[in-house]
Amino acid sequence: MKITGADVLISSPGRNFVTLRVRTDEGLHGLGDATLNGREKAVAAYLSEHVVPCLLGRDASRIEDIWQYLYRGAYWRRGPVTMAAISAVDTALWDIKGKALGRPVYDLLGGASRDGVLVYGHASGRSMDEAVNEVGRYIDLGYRAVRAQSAIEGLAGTYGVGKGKDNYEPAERGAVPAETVFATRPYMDQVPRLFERIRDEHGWETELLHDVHHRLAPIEAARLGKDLESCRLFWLEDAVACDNPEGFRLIRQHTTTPLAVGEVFNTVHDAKLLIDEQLIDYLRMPVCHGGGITHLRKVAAIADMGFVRTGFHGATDLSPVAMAAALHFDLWVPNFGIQEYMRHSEETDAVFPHAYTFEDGYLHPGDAPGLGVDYDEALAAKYPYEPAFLPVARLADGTMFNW
Ligand code: KDG
Ligand code: MG
Repeated sequence: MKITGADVLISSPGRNFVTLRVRTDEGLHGLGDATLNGREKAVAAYLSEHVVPCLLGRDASRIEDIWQYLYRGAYWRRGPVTMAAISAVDTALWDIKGKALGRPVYDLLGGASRDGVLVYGHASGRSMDEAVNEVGRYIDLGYRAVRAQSAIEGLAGTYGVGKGKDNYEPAERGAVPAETVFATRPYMDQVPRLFERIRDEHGWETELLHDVHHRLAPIEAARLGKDLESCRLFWLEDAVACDNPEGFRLIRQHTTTPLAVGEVFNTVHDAKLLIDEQLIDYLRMPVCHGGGITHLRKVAAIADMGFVRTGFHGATDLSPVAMAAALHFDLWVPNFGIQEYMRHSEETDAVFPHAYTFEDGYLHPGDAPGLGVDYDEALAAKYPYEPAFLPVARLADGTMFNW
């Protein structure tokens, strides 16, 4: 089965997405998500200019060889743009293989290891009261695990907090990134109080998670982890900026709160030290940024040796194609931990009709051949790309900081 073409499709149904559609001479096509939030056009250009021409005429069934060609064959390796592009090609080829064989992708990986994929939803509030109530709303919706974020008292625009009742959406439309303010001290004081209130009001059955979003120094993260121990979190995420993995050594010495990291990683090399030294508990590299299914199955095997489980990123900037690919992987992978699930808008769901379903706190990818996701090109044409960026952050005195 030869690859005859590939289309780089950019649309904005609710938010911007880049979708790769690989076509074959047997009439089958496969989809991959190539969205990199706020950097969409960079990945689209890398695909159109440097990847798609190299795919034409290749055998679509040779997934591993094509992965090695795109990764090992390139002198300039790694990095989010390159790896998002490779991931999209890889995902599309697994979709094609599943369709060609008439089997869902999870079956090609080794079959289901569980009946459903435990997911966590996002509760956030512009005040602590609102965040506590939102956790209750998610429990009522059937979620067994909930991430909780609240605005820092006295500060507008904290990470993780939506503007209105809608799902939190971090990218903002505009020509340049919006600016936000962060303050370490009030943040660190407030988070343990938030989780104490959630435990008081909603009990101990629900798994609770929190995302620091790269904003603490190792010693600060160590203290926050310690302060949260009595609330028994499922995980504390991205406690420090993860370009310096050695920082996790210090955090690990001080706290038993489980640690998750990796949504911005893109190859196993980003995670190797953390796995080898058992400095983390969950790895968040998703299929669409972590080299596709082909690379992630190796990463997961290496992680398993270090007692690390998966906990894939699944925010709204990962399209339903990425979500479906994640769910097939999650249903199979032996060392599965949890899957993030931030519901997409109705516009997004309409452009990407999908087979995955939510029930009783679990998602299932469905049994359609391949990934079980489509792309409605005619509908997508009604939503043209609009520039949008992730915000940047400063401290109160104007110093640039990690967002
Ligand atoms: O594009 C960036 C978002 O996906 C990220 O800020 C969301 O940290 C995030 C999460 O854990 O979902
Ligand atoms: Mg995160």
